[in-house]
Amino acid sequence: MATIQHLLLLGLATIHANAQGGGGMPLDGQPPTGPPIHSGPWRGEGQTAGSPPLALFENKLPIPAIAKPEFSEEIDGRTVDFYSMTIENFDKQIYPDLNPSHMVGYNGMAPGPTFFVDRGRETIIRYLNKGNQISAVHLHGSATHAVWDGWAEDDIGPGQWKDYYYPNYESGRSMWYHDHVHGHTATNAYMGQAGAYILHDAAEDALGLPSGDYDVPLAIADKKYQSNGELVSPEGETQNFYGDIIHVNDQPWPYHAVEPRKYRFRVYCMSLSRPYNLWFQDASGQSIEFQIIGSDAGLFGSPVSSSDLTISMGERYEIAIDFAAFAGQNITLSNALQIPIIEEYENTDKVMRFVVGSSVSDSSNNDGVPSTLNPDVNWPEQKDNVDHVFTFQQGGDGGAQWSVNGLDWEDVNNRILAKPPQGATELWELRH
Ligand SMILES: [Cu+2]
Repeated sequence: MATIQHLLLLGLATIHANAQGGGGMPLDGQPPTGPPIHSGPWRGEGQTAGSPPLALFENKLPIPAIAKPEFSEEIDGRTVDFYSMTIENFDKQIYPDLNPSHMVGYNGMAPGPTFFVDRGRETIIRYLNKGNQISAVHLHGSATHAVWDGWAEDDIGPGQWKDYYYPNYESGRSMWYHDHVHGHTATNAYMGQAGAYILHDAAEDALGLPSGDYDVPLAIADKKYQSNGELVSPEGETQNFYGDIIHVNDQPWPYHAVEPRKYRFRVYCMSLSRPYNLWFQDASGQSIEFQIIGSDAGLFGSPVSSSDLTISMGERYEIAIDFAAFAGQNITLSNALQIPIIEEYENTDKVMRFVVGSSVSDSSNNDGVPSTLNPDVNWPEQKDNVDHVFTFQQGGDGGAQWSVNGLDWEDVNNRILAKPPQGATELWELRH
């Protein structure tokens, strides 16, 4: 059954808003502040989904381990890096005085290890399932052949393994890998099977964007906990799942010590149902202007200045922000999104905190973001006629099943709704 979580993890978000360009104020060393966005009462004030309370900004932002290839091989002039991963049960202590949570993650951690891959090097990743639930691995954002795309019924049973091949020929971009198995995608991803896969290319490296410790993945997800400290599972939920505890890199409301210089953040929305309107709040409550430099398909043609960023489930945005004017301050990454169908809670308007130090240990790649980032954005040709209309709805037959144009996943003979010829440009209209 295709549940809403399944659709959402496929990137078919119910709510989608693009980043809006802001005032375009240059980052000239002056405090780049704008008007406060979060005005008016927070709708979640005093509300909880039942999770025991947790302190804010007391734990460090975890930086996921880096995946290392086991070996590399030259095959017909191509370089292939071979990685080996497990899908493993592990316990994670979120509440110091309560039970740990039972989770299942890649190499027994959440988020899974981060892959840093150079464009043009190919990868083969073996996933051995040591858990007790079926899995399938999808590399979200990659142009992957069908057999390795984590098709929902191409499952890896407990004790089984599968090798996935990725060509990595696209331009640099922030992708992510997560479970994608039929009927359990949402639960498996939420319980730990999700991680970053970052593709680098030489053209991007030549731009002098913040790198190394100054290039940080931030995977945001909301979860909820039982009174004993263990996670509440989303299994069986057919509508939406809104948690009251906001995690970044699987740590509730962390803090990250930063230097007063430029950073590149790769923001991932790994929530099941919750989109965010993110903004950086300085000590006086003012918003800080930043630059949005890329999204799901890699770097933008040019950076876009903004004081906020709306991001939905499955999406990635990359931003550049300068903390130079905020030495010694705390900057809070906040969420301003308040719309009727989203359940807000006491602290879902807070995401994480940046504690800005007083000195810069490395000033390389700390110049302005170039005005041209990607001169080769492959825009599709202009089309006026709509080739296909897809209508998404739930419960048309009285059940909880989601359908597209009235057809659901189980209708094997009819569920292929479009077969565009390779290389064709089509204009699709999606209705919800
Ligand atoms: Cu995905």
